[in-house]
Amino acid sequence: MPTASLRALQLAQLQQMLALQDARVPAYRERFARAGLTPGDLRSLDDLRAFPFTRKDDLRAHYPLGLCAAPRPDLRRIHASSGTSGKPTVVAYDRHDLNVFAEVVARSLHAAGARPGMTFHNAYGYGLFTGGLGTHAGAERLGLCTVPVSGGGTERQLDLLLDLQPEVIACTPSYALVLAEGLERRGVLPGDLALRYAVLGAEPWAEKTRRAVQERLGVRATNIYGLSEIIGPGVSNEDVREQSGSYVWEDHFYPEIVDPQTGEPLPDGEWGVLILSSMTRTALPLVRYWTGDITRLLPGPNGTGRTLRRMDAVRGRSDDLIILRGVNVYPAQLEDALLRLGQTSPHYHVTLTRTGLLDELTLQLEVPAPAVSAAALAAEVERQVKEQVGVTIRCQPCEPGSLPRSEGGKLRRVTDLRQQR
Ligand code: DLL
Repeated sequence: MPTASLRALQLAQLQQMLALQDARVPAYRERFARAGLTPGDLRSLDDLRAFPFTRKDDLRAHYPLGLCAAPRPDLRRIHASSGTSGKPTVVAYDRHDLNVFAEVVARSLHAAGARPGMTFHNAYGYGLFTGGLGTHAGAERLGLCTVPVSGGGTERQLDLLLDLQPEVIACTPSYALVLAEGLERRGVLPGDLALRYAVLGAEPWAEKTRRAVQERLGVRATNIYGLSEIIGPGVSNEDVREQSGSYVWEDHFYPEIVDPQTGEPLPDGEWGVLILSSMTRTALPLVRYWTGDITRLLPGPNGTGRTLRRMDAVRGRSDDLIILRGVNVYPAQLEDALLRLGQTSPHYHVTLTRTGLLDELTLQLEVPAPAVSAAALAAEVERQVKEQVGVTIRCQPCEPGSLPRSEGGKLRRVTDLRQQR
């Protein structure tokens, strides 16, 4: 679609969404009134910046379904976030929303290389998490034969990969590494598998991990991004031919990037917090949802002819931000710094401690057995981080296999012990 038509479509859809919220969701109606706004005030896409953000706390304040725009009997599915901090967030879908969900996931899988008739090993968790069922429905929409293995049970996963020979796998990037390790333990070579494409997401990951997964599983890996509040997986996906930035399905989700501190919109190309409006949802339309994810929109032409904007890999969450002696550090920046040092395995863990008034960051890193000198490598990592990120850290080399692995779900890479004695 030509860009001008896409912008016109987005404006019309945003207007419809605001009207729906105003008519059906008392909390939104009150909020618009408080801000002195009516849906009619959105006359151009730029006017959207006058509308207040929706935050996770708003969903919590109206728990469970207070922001829902559809009557209860119209709902067809509920998902929930894991709720590691506070109450879980509950999200609802009606028939129309499930249709949108399947459509955007089908597009994502297609962009990732999947084609009708292929077999699809779906190792995202099934259940309240949107990863499993969301990806499942999109795969069926595209015409894949889905193996709904869900997360965990690594030995059984390995058996199924060998017995059913799927061409496509979807899981978290950290779990892809666990599967690769398991296959290597069994002496399986990438050539023994039919796998060609991996669709990895649900947690931040770096190029280094992409290279490791591609080499060890014999696949091309693309990044799938999404979040329950907006739909689940399938807000954006890279194209397997380029692997450089995920196309946002902008006819359903309207992206903005804002300054994490001031909330002011930033131009394409600048890093900030991703804000998404779910323009076509009818059960849970959210206006300007503050994802907390740090990324940027990639301007300029791309190699596929799409007019959609791409988003860069998510660097971290604005709430993951580590402030270390005044310097802002995202775990993914540390991972980027490791990139330059081909010798280490992609397994690392960050621990923050406090001695007196001084915060310290320890980066534990698995060093493959025949590495040069672990001490020299650690010193080099410390030097790279100092140079690229601007902070002094301590790097601790560890035995291969000693750091926590994904058990199928999202992997926590940071342990913050600063508030503890
Ligand atoms: O993680 C949806 C999903 C499932 C996406 C499977 C991709 C694959 P939530 O549990 O609501 O939904 O978590 C959403 O996970 O705000 C990001 O912080 C993070 N996240 C998701 N995809 C990526 C990605 C699913 N590709 C939160 N890169 C989001 C980095 C990601 N972070």
